[in-house]
Amino acid sequence: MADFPGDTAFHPHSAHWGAFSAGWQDGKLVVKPHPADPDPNLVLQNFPDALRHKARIARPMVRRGWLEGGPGPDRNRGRDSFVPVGWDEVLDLLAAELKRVKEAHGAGAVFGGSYGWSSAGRFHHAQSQVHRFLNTSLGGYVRSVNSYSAGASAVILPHILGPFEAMSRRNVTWEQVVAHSEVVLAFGGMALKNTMVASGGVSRHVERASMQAARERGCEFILVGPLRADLPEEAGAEWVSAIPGTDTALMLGLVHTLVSEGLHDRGFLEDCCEGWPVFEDYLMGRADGVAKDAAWAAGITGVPAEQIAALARRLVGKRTLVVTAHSLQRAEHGEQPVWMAAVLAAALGQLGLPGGGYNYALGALAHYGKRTNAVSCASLPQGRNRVQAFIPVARISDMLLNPGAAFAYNGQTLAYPDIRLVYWAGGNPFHHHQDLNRLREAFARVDTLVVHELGWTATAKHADIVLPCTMTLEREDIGGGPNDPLMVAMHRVAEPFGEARDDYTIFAALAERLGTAEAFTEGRSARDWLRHLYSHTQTALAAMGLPAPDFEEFWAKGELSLPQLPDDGGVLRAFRADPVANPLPTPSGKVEIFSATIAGFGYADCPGHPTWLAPADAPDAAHPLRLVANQPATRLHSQLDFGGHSMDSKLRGREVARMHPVDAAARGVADGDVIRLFNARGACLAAVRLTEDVRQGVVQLPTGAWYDPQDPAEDKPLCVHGNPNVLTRDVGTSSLAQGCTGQLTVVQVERFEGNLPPIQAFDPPVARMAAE
Ligand SMILES: Nc1nc2c(c(=O)[nH]1)N[C@H]1C(S)=C(S)[C@@H](COP(=O)(O)OP(=O)(O)OC[C@H]3O[C@@H](n4cnc5c(=O)[nH]c(N)nc54)[C@H](O)[C@@H]3O)O[C@H]1N2
Ligand SMILES: Nc1nc2c(c(=O)[nH]1)N[C@H]1C(S)=C(S)[C@@H](COP(=O)(O)OP(=O)(O)OC[C@H]3O[C@@H](n4cnc5c(=O)[nH]c(N)nc54)[C@H](O)[C@@H]3O)O[C@H]1N2
Ligand SMILES: [Mo]
Repeated sequence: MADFPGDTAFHPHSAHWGAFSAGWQDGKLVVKPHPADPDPNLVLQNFPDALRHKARIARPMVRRGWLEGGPGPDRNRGRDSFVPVGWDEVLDLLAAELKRVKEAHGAGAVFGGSYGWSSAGRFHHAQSQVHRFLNTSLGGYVRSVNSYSAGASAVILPHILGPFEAMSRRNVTWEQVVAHSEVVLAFGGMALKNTMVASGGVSRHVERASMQAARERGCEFILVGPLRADLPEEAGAEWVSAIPGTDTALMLGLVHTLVSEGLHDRGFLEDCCEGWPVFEDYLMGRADGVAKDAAWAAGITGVPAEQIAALARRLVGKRTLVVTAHSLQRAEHGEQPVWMAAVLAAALGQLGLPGGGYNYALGALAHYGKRTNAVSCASLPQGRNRVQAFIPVARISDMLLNPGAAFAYNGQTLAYPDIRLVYWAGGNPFHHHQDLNRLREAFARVDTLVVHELGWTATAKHADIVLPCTMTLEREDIGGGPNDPLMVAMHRVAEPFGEARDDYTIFAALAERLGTAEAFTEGRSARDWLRHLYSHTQTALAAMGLPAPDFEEFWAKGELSLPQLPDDGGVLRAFRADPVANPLPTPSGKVEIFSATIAGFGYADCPGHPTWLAPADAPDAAHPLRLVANQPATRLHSQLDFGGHSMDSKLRGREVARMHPVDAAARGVADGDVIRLFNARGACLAAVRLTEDVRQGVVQLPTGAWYDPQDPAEDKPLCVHGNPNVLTRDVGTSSLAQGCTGQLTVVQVERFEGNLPPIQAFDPPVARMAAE
């Protein structure tokens, strides 16, 4: 049955990967990008096949072992069958379990961090919904802080420069790059696959055209990293192929060259920076007898010394912008390249100039490099969380495996709480977390794992209670973010799949059973909430004396363009213009090249100034290749991996890894083969493409292929589909930030011989009726 039979209209809608409209033609869903988008995102084309795919969850399910044996630790999670249960019964069961945990252990025994990107609508944003529900109905939950994206930078940037948002989102714009930049030195690049995505949506993808326009004006782009494709052809970039994980050493080599040749901006370092002399002692080798010169850096980075020295000279006397991708800091000692890039930009004297200086993560997402809206878009208020305990987001397995254990974080010593119930809505830990075999052990320790999902992800398959939720196309919402002018009235395009319900409806029904319905819903239907959230925008527009359409008008038109603030360069520009009147919000009011605060924490893995710290996770004879596990081009993370565009990118049903022909030949691997990637933590299969655009010694496998254990009963099953997180390490960046280090690890690769195991990642789990 076609949804909305007879309906031939196209309905406005939005996703993190773009604004669009969707409608039905000949019984098929058709998705058209927003007409104003100059460079639309093909990821939108995952929707049509995904909407009614077998991977969707049709009805509530409870894990057999949990249903029969009750809550409790169980190694059978992810190995068990499921029993379909009616909505009323499952909500009764879950409400009773929430009550039990709260009464026996308190709200501090519930982990509700629920990290994940959910979907773009600001009301049905699942993570906001689950937080609001736990706050209003249980009194709170153990939360997580920071993100998998920027775990290290979110903690280090405020110590050394200023707020994360001011250094990433409100800094150098693409408009400035087009008009002013002469050299853009991009560590980790600015891959167009990544700027296709912005949290809350994006109406115009401008990055490709911006890089092209800058280049045509004469701007030079230089890419440092292991993959040539990290800058687009339009940038005409020079590729400095460097060993991943060594950027700090490369930047030290660059700054050493500047200082040795007297090319550094002494005035800026003296007037606007704190602690240059201490750092200079380290740089020049006066402190430890090792000069961090170009030759030293060459030995670590694999970039010839002459190339490093020549590169340093090219950065001087021009409007130079230094950019570091998020990826650099999603690695051991990830704080260091973020800090050292600020020092490089300071030594060049370019911080705060239009199109120059340092923009952390420009080009990693479509919401960086844009203007900021003058009026904010809707977001669901989350209420008050009365539980104090939190974890840095990527410490989830550590927490579940080590209740009560102490850990260091940003100058504090904290203890892991004792978690009995984990509630997840809008995220996929079997996508985002590292060392998945360890994560499975961690999830085996809790009493109850609850998951709301639209698809049978591995997380859903490891849950005790699985509640099917609607996909964004199946409900009304408002899309928007702080750096895109377009607010979208997201109309409903399709009927809910099977018995799926909105997260909001599910939480409202649970709140009803817990006697907290009024606090959670405030008496509003979903439509009432949209109207309510929209009214804030309308009021703010009216207060500015701007046209302020009412909700009906907004809804009928399908979109609203919000006013934006001037492109003023933010905190860094103001600081540069007058460092005394506009100090940076750091302890010294200056750029902290040395941080007394960080030095005072006494962390060997994050000393008081940027330092080259060799990674413990280095290649050896058994695991000679460096794995780069980066973001996928054909989807957002694991979302709709079963959609058409994502599936078209697979080879022999598997995710595609890329490696250099020389590394392949040494292993008897040919283009198109299936390979086995393995290390001490686990193993997965992938199909392989050979290309000289990958640095020798590196193998690249993107994230997002759904975890697909060949034999789930094993402790370390082979993932037959190509999820790199069976290989990555579950350790924090350092004692400072404890961020995710999933981008890099070491592996060995061999040709896979024998019969190819089938892909079962998208199959629903075995369901048995209660009576069987
Ligand atoms: N090895 C390695 N690992 C990484 C990274 C890496 O570079 N390397 N990158 C990390 C980064 S930067 C990030 S941000 C994370 C991303 O990790 P996640 O954000 O967890 O990944 P997603 O696949 O976006 O997960 C969102 C989930 O929400 C579900 N969903 C969508 N809409 C709804 C809804 O309305 N309701 C509910 N209940 N669910 C919904 C989707 O089906 C999907 O399963 O991954 C991290 N993991
Ligand atoms: N299509 C698509 N776009 C996305 C996402 C997605 O899932 N799909 N995810 C979004 C999210 S949540 C985020 S946080 C951003 C992530 O933004 P990033 O973390 O920056 O993205 P990645 O693709 O993981 O990494 C960018 C590139 O860095 C390079 N690299 C890896 N390690 C190193 C290193 O040590 N040094 C250097 N110099 N280069 C290195 C890799 O070659 C890689 O291609 O992307 C966003 N954009
Ligand atoms: Mo991210």
